[in-house]
Amino acid sequence: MAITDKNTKHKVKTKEAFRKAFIKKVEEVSGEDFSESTTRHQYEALAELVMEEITAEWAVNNSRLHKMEEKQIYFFSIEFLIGRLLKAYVNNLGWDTMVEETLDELGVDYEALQAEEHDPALGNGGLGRLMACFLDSTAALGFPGHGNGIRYKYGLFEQKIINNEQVEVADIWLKNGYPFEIVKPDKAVVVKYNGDVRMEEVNGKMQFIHENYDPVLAVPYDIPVKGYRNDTVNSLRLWSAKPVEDFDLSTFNQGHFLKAMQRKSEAESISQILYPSDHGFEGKLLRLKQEYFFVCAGLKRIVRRYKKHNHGSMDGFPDKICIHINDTHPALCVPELMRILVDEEGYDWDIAWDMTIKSISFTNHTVLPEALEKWPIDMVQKLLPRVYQIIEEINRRFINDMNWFYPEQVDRNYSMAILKDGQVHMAHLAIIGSHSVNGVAELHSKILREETFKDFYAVFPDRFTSVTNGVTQRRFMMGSNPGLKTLLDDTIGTDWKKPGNMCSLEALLPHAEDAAFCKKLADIKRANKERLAKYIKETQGIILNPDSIFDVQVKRIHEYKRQLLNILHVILTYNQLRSNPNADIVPKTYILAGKAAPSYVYAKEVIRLINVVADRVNNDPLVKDKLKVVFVPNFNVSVAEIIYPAAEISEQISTAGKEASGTGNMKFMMNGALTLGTMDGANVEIAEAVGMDNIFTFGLSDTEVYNYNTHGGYRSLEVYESDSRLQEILGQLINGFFGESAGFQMIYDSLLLHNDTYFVLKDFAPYVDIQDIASNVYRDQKQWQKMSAINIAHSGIFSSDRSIEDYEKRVWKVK
Ligand code: B1N
Repeated sequence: MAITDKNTKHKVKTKEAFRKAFIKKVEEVSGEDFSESTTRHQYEALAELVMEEITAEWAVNNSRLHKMEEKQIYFFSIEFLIGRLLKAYVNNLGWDTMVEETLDELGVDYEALQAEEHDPALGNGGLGRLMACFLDSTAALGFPGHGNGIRYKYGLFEQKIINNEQVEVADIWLKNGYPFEIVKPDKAVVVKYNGDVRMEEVNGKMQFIHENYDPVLAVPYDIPVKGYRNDTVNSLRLWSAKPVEDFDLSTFNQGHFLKAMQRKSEAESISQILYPSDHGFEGKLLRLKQEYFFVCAGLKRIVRRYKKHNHGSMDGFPDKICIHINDTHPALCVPELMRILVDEEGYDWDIAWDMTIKSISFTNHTVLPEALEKWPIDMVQKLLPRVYQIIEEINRRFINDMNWFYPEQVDRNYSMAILKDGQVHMAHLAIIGSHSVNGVAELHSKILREETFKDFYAVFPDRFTSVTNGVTQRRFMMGSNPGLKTLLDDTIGTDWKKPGNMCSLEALLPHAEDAAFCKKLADIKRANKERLAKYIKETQGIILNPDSIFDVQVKRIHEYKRQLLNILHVILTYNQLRSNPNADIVPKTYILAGKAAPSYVYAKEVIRLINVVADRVNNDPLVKDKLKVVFVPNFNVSVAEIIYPAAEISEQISTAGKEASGTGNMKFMMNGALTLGTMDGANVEIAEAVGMDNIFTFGLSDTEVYNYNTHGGYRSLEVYESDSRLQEILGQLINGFFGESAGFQMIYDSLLLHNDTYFVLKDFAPYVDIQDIASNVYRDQKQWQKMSAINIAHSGIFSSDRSIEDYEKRVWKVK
């Protein structure tokens, strides 16, 4: 039942109609009178009402899609970090005021109701969250764009901190069911692994027959992606793996019970877990199975739908379909689409190749060598025998072409091969097989062109482009910072909220000078800080001082992101306060959060250090209210939504050249935090947007880092020997200062023995200086609020609406 008046389809919901429908639905799901219902019942009821409304619109959209009037974009990604959906749906439907008022009148706590939704953690961090932001923006702008990924049974682990250390707990996100998905068993497809490939001549043409394979069933679960106050509803399709027959009866009947069970669990294992490491390439067979799983299943459905529309033919496919691959995890799209076109549809190789390249575009997300995917050839060959043959042929033709065009550059040609050193180089496959390759921020794209993929850039200069990341303001500002949203509405009107129109926030600039406006901005920040302080008190029992500066670094824990630099500076401040408890410093609260990959021992040591330091500092009466350190456990999308609006300083301190873009930096900025960071990733563009007076930058440039790395000349020991502060701090890491058992030899060694790969010591002094400068500016609240307002005013370009419009113009050309 849609809560609509019959004659104004899907549009008008009177409050009264909603109230009635809600009460009725609660009674249906609970089987009790409304007055007896629990928060869980109320959540389920609201979720159902929302889904009923959206699915009615969804059906209309899907039939539009079948007609293929518009070009369709498909995002293939191994991660979609969507976060909680209920409130986003309510807001996008335009139901927010109605729902808030009604629930309030009924005495229902809307916040508590929302907290009933288990936050789906189907991603590790920025890469997966970017996909969720892109889906939101694509729908908001009314483009037909869909996600294609894996429905992991277990999302990213839940992080607990026990004895100061990270402990991982399984995330059973589906245990109470999930109301926003629709399973479509009739659209299941078979994915084939292993087996043999045989050639056979049929009517004078070679046919490739894949036999003796292990079939796995891919079952799609669709989640609607509702556009902001428009009638677009796109789909996020997540595939779940099942055995083809629920039970292998023949094996069972022969008395092999265990074997029959094993087949079942082997099939299901494919969509069992999300690999919990971002940036670390593990090369596990199961991961390769996952990659082929959603590629094969996703392409099958897209091809089927296209052919149905196009009278059984694949002709014209690239004019109607964009396959966008999010990093190299879905790069098997290239040979798989070739396999479909050549083996199944009978196209000549060259025509198929042209169609494939025209259909596929590729975004790279990292230049860290340890993240670049390289699969052992024998593994690919065994698991995907026909796909591997096609990769071989793509590679052979590519090298032939290169040697033909550039006969004098044989070494370079070979260095670009897809197959070399016994491995399949997935980035090479992705670049060679797509018409567009982009980095995710200007600096990152420059590094791709000039370093990482410079040989490819020399050969295919037109293929390379850049699209700076963005984030959805609808979740990360309008939704999570309603106070700010209202202030902006009251100050400059509501036009800035229209999708694609966030740059009109620049109208705020004149108000940055206005004392009354700045006071309101400060009040909102204060309220958000109190909200976060309340959350931390309730969950961790730590009491924060809302008058202190909230200095925040939240993101995955990684050496290149340098949480270590942050905590070394905290130790310095602590040492200064111990020697001079009455020092005139601006009180500060350092808030950190983030998960470490379970196998990343060093990152876990950093987490332990942060927690050990926090324990020591927070319990030392000497520092009073002047210094606090909090590590917030289990950073996820929902926790993030409380943290960003409360931040005053946004720590973006990666070693220059290492962070492809960063997207947290953008979320902080649109909530009025000032960036304190290196000239890395999208920080560079934030600096350009706000001007150097409105950002705190420090540290080595990417070129300086590059030069040290290629020509040498950095000795961390020299820095250490010339800085007595560092001598004291690093000494404390290993001399029992933080307690008998709290030594940090591994960290100490990385900085001094192994020459500090990420230039933590080199950037320490400039970091301390810029921290001092920021604190001093904070003393001048008028100045600070002005800078904050300027940051908000210029944050429009970091909306993912802008990113999607850029992709549209530069890559997909939907219109
Ligand atoms: O992608 C984000 C960027 O903003 C970040 O700078 C970047 O670090 C992040 C392997 C990754 N790059 N690579 C990954 C994730 C999972 C995995 O298994 C690599 N994540 C990023 C969005 O562009």
